[in-house]
Amino acid sequence: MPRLDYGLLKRGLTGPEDECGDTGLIRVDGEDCFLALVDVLGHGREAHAVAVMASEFILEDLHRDLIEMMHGLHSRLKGTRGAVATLCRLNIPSGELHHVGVGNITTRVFGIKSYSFISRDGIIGYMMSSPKLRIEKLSPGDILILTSDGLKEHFDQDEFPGLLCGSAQEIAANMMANLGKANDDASCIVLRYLR
Ligand SMILES: [Mn+2]
Repeated sequence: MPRLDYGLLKRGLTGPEDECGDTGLIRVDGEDCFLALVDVLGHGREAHAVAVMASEFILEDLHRDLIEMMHGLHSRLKGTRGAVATLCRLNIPSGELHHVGVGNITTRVFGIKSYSFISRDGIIGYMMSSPKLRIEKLSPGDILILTSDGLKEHFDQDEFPGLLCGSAQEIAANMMANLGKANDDASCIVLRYLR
């Protein structure tokens, strides 16, 4: 069975944890690894409260179909300031990765084949296009990275040698340090899929 190494980092623009509107989840259950990254619009305590609401909803049942989960999240967040989110489920033995995203969370795979996932437009809780499932297959050695828009989306790997080296937690720390913006909450999930 392939092994996983994963890490999650987030930081609120203003510092304290209870003022961060970004939140992330990684849970391994049997053969599956579930990952979610949520960025509530704006920042501060009010955004954090919505982020907590979102993660509580997601944790109610991690085994739901991802599209159903996204629709449920949309309903749950109605009347709030809204959020963007990406939900992923990795089947660890096969490497099959399911992705459903709404809004501008960036999801990329770095490996022999590098690619990114397209999310649907919208704001969860307000107005969103119908979520769409994309299925890919991770290969051993691949690095899956989810980032909120508190990190620069475009970067030249040559400019940051070593950015993707080390443990998942070290990579997440490198990403935050080198690509983090000064004007928003920031969060990053890194998962290394290892033989
Ligand atoms: Mn943001």
